[in-house]
Amino acid sequence: MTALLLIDIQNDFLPGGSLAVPGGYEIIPVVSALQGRFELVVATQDWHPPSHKSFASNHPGQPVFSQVELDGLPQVLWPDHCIQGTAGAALSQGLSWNCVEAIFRKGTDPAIDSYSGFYDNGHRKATGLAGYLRERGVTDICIAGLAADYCVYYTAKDALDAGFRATVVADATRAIDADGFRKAAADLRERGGLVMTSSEL
Ligand code: VGL
Ligand code: ZN
Repeated sequence: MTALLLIDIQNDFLPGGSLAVPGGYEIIPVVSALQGRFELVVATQDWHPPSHKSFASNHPGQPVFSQVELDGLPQVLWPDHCIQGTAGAALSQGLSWNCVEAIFRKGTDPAIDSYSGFYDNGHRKATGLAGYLRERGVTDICIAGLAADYCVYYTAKDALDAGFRATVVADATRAIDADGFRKAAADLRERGGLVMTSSEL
């Protein structure tokens, strides 16, 4: 069984948001058309406390988009985004979320970032997504959402590691950095993942 996994389609990653992904809104009609083609649709939501250590604002003197080390892991310092309960953290109203059976929140621990829908960046704590999908009989996952070079990429990588077949839907995602996504796509293909357009699925 194949599930559609929608990653972080939230206002802060869309035009006007604090960490807007270029062209982000272009995925909305593509995702909307995809939803009805899957038996199971699941989503993730980036959901940070204001004190989150991935925010440059919590590292006085460090500029936004600089890189630091956080608890032994490399960490990009982001603008404040997806703060719990804010409009920026809300799922985009450009989509209907009615068919989404479960939403997994991530990034709630202020001490560690969480790009993947499955684990935090240190692989210290699982979100329960893998167990949920297995229990629902899922073998294959199609991944869409934002951003292609961060949360979509890391989710796809963890999906493959967890033993799922994983396909990133190229026209249903956009990257913060286009070159970053080219590398990510090559890496996923090397790991046995697929990158396909929605019409190729
Ligand atoms: C994301 C950076 C920080 C993403 C989340 O959803 O790709 N990127 N937090
Ligand atoms: Zn985040």
